[in-house]
Amino acid sequence: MTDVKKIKPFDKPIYITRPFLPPLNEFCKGLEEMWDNHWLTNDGPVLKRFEKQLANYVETENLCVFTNGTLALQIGLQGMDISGEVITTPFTFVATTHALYWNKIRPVFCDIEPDYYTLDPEKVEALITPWTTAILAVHVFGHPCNLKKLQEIALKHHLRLIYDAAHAFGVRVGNKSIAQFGDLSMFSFHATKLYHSLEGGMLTFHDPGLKKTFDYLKNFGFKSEVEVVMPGTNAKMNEMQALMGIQVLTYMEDLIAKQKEIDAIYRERLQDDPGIHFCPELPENVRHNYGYVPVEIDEKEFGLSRDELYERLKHYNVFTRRYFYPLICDFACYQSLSVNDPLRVARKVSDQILTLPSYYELSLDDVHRICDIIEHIHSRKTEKIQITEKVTRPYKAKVMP
Ligand code: T4K
Repeated sequence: MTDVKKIKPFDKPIYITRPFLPPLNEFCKGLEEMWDNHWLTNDGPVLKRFEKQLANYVETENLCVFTNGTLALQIGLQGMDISGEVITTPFTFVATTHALYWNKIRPVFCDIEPDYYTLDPEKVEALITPWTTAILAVHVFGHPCNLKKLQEIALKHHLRLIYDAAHAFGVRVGNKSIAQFGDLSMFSFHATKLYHSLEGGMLTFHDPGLKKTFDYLKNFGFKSEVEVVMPGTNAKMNEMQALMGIQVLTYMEDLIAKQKEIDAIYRERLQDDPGIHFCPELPENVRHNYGYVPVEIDEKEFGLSRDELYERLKHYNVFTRRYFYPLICDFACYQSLSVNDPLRVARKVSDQILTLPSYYELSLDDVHRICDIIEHIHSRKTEKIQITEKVTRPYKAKVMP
């Protein structure tokens, strides 16, 4: 435990993340090509290069790049003709469910498993109905889902298996990129991700025939100058994004290495503290990207609730996030959906989860300082503070009509 007197707030805010930026001169050098050829978007030369480099990185040619991950997932579902009901997790960023909604698909929320917070395969089959067409699971925090069991269920019931891999760029399982599992995976390259292209998204897929469909859908449905073959949208990635993507990709191994160091410090410093629970280390055959550091705060053991810790950290200029709280089914726009699973694990995790700051520029000393602050707050847990924000939501599962 640290000397209580030495604990001071950070001078500047420490956010959950801060995008890695390549050296400015490298980026400017890359911009020269754009300035020379006046090609800014619409399948330009930088994007083409980017797609090749991504194919090399994720070891598949079956990919398509988009302006963001949300539109990528929407288009992925549309291009694969997914309809009816899709079994998915409520413990994710709201975009996962929105992508279903925009395709007029009914989300059927299923519980998560307690170690890694991914969709619990044991609970999927009970939710399958004649209208179920797919499973949409999330490699949340870069933790691979139970790939084998989900694949077995999908095969047995003739369902498509789709992964929201927004957090999982760089993750490998066995000797394969995570991009190679399931029928389709979506990756987000948003600025807040470990790997980014300012904003951006990518689909990887099993069936090479889908590439054309996705290319049409992201470019208004144009097949040629005078042919529109489907009512597409505009979801193209521009050249500036692609340039950032190319440059950040060259630092990928350094980025993962730094996140791993940060994760190790948090674990070493906090995992034996009462009431702070980390996910178990991933199995040895998984190469993790360490993009997020989620912990669960058990109020009884820690002496403060997750929300109290979250608020108190702000007093020290540390801005953690409650990824993912509330559960998606508790957002106003989804509350009218019937939920046929009590979501016991998801509710508990969502009420206790806190993601800690972790990014390339965060110094290891600052990680130690954040740990000092958490322990300091813990040691003064009996002091009262005001909780400003509280979300109220129904706890009772609704019954399917
Ligand atoms: N599926 C999943 C599972 C996802 O997590 C996401 C996105 C998606 C789908 C959709 O993919 P995209 O369409 O976004 O490609 C952030 C991101 O906006 C979102 O991309 C991400 N997930 C989600 C987990 O986190 P917010 O609302 O928490 O972001 P924001 O703006 O509050 O940023 C968090 C912190 O990051 C800020 O407090 C400061 C720092 N920051 C942020 C930005 C944008 C910077 O330092 N610089 C920046 O430029 O959603």
